[in-house]
Amino acid sequence: MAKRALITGITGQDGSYLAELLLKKGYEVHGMVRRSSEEKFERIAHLQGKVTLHQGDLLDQFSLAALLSLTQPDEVYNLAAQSFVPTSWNQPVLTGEFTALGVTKMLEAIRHTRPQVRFYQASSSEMFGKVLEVPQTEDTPFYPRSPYGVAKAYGHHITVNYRESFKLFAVSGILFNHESPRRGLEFVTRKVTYNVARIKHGLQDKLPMGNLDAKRDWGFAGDYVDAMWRMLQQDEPDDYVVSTNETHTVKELVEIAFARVGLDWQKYVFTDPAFVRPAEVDLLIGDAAKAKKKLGWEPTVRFKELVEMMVDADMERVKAGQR
Ligand code: NAP
Ligand code: G4F
Repeated sequence: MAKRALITGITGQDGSYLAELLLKKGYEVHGMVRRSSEEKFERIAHLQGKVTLHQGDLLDQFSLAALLSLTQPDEVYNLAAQSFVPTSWNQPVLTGEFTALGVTKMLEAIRHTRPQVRFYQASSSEMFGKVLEVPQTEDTPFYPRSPYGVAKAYGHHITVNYRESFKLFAVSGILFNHESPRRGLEFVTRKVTYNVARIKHGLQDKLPMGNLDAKRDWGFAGDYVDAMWRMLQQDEPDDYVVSTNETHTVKELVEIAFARVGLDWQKYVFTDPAFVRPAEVDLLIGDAAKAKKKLGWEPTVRFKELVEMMVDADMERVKAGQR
């Protein structure tokens, strides 16, 4: 019989790639979606009829338990979250409700409704924040720098705690930044590649940016969802860092993106304090040696290729009058 998976956050970047991967592996895929006044399922439009969508919300404990009973999944991937760091300073309580307590709500639903489930929690390198070690591994202590990072640290610890307290098969994937042409427009990679395409097409002539010196370890989302799946196929539940083990500045990102379309970034980019954060994560660089050794996982797309893939996709989109 086909394995069944339930994905929260299926309409997001990672949810769409994970759903594709699981379908290819022969899974029956169920996704939890929030109700909104207008359905926005662009990222999974091509999967219509192949995945089954159910209404639910991380804020509503009963909707989670009901969904587990209805879908009877073998694996649950908890990808849903308020995932944009700047919003977490504007809506810190809501971020805590979704991104922190939402994890406990799902774990409680699993514990009481379907304890045999294998559970994946989408943890984040943002938990390392003001880093206490370079590079960061599974053993590096956390020092979060945003309400989002604090909420993710809670989600990580409660996942480990439910594994240890109730013997659930619960794993926490500590994923470093991962991007793709499906990335939301507000995140820095996509903001840059989309606006480069608009500038190249003559639709605007300036790009306001925040801190160009921040360093991130950027990988490709398609690679990272494969690591999530591998974590749930192990004999024992454990936590893993997933990263490329390379770091680059936002300035390098900008340079490569503009160069891809033959433009000099310095003519267009200026610093706008509105995009500078109250507290910054200056440097992220992961060490994914454990994932390589135990999961046999390695990234296939490197930084320059990733940025160029995103610029090329946005050039096509803007040409077609799309976002
Ligand atoms: P994303 O594109 O922002 O997607 C977030 C998803 O969560 C969307 O499907 C959204 O639904 C859903 N959601 C938000 N609040 C919800 C709620 N209360 N109930 C139900 N669904 C809700 O994020 P992503 O980049 O795919 O990331 C997936 C997960 O990995 C997130 O938890 C993120 O924090 C984490 N993570 C991401 C990265 C990265 O670099 N991408 C790195 C580490 C960890 P709507 O479509 O309705 O808004
Ligand atoms: O793309 P970002 O908004 O991603 P950030 O804050 O690193 O968070 C992402 O990665 C986390 C994993 O570490 C995830 F957990 C989280 O959900 C999310 O996916 O910003 C990256 C860097 C920051 O240092 C920011 O200050 O880019 C810098 N930056 C400079 N100018 C900018 C801008 N970021 C944005 N969004 N917009 C700017 O104009």
